[in-house]
Amino acid sequence: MCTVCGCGEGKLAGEDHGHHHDHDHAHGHHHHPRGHSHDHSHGHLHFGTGPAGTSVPGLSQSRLIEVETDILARNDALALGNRRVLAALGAYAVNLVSSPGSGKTTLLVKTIEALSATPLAVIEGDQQTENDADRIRATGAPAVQINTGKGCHLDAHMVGNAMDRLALKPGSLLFIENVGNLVCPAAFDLGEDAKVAILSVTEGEDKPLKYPDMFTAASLAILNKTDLAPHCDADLAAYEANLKRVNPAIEILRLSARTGEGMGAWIAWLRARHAAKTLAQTSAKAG
Ligand SMILES: Nc1nc2c(ncn2[C@@H]2O[C@H](COP(=O)(O)OP(=O)(O)O)[C@@H](O)[C@H]2O)c(=O)[nH]1
Ligand SMILES: [Mg+2]
Repeated sequence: MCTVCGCGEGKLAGEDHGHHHDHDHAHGHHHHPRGHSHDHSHGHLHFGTGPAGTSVPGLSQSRLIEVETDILARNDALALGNRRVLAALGAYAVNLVSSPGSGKTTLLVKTIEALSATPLAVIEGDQQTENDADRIRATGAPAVQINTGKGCHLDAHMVGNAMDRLALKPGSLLFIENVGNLVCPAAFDLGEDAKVAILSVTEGEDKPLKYPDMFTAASLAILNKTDLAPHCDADLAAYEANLKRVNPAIEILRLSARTGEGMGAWIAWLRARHAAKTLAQTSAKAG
């Protein structure tokens, strides 16, 4: 069950009592006849104002926090295991997160072409189909497809299994393409070294403000499809200002996977991050 988004991958046995409206709303009433709240807030309902930050019918805020803490603690333990495997290999892992269609797979294909001599592997996450793994394998790179079914994000357990299958080479780059979703993947550590959020210029300048968790969790934001910016009146400076508003430390690269603009800076970012990790590990061993 994904309590992070409350989307309910499954019900907890005996806990769906149906009519326990015990979630806390900032804007007044606990009973909302469809389309009618008595709270004078111009129709604004906010289900994330309780301590759990979300709401699931039939679960109290405290139970929700318990469930979420438990799920995330188990996930974090497995993520730590993945991180240790990666460290032992001197590998660097990137978790690519975005809404569907922002260009993750297209960017990966171009990235693999640009990194020709570097050992690398790809884990693909989607609800269904092996399409993206097939697109990656067409480049010659090894790829494992994970289908999450009703699941809305990859977790550390899935990624650990995929890493076993991939038998990563020492010094590899590992790219993990998460399920297209700007919400849930933000909360799940996969053992990666960095989350990279891809935001395409057709999505709207306000998306970082609407989905702040994702852009807070990311080290780098790639503003993709810059070739389309003139066609959709995209204000790139506004995208960047909103990214910085939710995460002042976020790095930003403008890129077009179509034309190749910005690819050099992205490849340089990857190589620099990988080199910095290797250096930190070497000096930790020497010290
Ligand atoms: N114009 C343009 N289209 C792009 C760019 N990057 C990806 N696309 C297109 O966007 C669509 C979705 O891309 P895809 O890589 O499947 O996105 P994903 O769902 O995030 O993996 C495809 O039609 C791509 O060809 C880009 O930089 N410019
Ligand atoms: Mg894809």
